[in-house]
Amino acid sequence: MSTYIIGDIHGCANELDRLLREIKFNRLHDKLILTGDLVGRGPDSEEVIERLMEYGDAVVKVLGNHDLKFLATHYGLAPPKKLDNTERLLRSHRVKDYVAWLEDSKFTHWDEGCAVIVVHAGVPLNWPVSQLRKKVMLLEKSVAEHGYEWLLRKMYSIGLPDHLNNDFESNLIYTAQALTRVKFVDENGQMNTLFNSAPGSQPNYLYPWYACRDVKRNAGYKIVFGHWAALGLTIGDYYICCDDGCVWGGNLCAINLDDLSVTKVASDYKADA
Ligand SMILES: [Mn+2]
Repeated sequence: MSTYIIGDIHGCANELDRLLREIKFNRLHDKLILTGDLVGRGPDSEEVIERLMEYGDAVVKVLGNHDLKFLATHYGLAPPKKLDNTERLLRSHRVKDYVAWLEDSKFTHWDEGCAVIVVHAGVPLNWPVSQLRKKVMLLEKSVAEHGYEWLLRKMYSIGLPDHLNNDFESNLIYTAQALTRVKFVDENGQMNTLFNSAPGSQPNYLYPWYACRDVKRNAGYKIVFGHWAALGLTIGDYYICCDDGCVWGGNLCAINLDDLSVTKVASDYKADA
């Protein structure tokens, strides 16, 4: 039995098929953890969901910003955009099944055995793990009570609140935005959404969210994330980025959590920037 983590698939069904064949994934014995952004940008979002649905409980997934964008578009909260490449998904006669399947996801996945926390984008540097646990609990409880449409309506109308705003709803929205979108934060810990490219290219008042995260902040967990194709596959002491830019002509990667060995397949797709 092995546990694999696969980074952002972004509708690249061919690459997913090849990667699962390569690692000889067996749904009866193995587990697959996905870092989110399963849909959007790439050519075959519908096929990706169909494949993954077949694996049932062997697949665990966290939500990415593109998954949320698809849900928001489905609910009429965001306009469909050509670049998202989700028209076929939105018009499918199975769209309600796809929405239900995607909504059966968490914002974080905690694997105590492997000592990893899986999240789509990251954890702001000023949040210790105990605080993360509390924030995620509140967010997921509210979503269970009110539904994703309720959360997305707030996310799309409010945008990004100030992280110091202690208002309950602002806190929820900030948590959802940070876990699915964070790359850089400023010295006060506020997430910045204006800069999007590779670490090192940002102005000097911004830091990658993982810059100051050490064993003390992470309480012994490694934080595993995707979302940052410009960072690419990176295995650090306290964090692992497993987005190797599949939809941008890079690779789709699976990391075996037992020994951190990496299996890559080269992408044959390159999305328009
Ligand atoms: Mn993303």
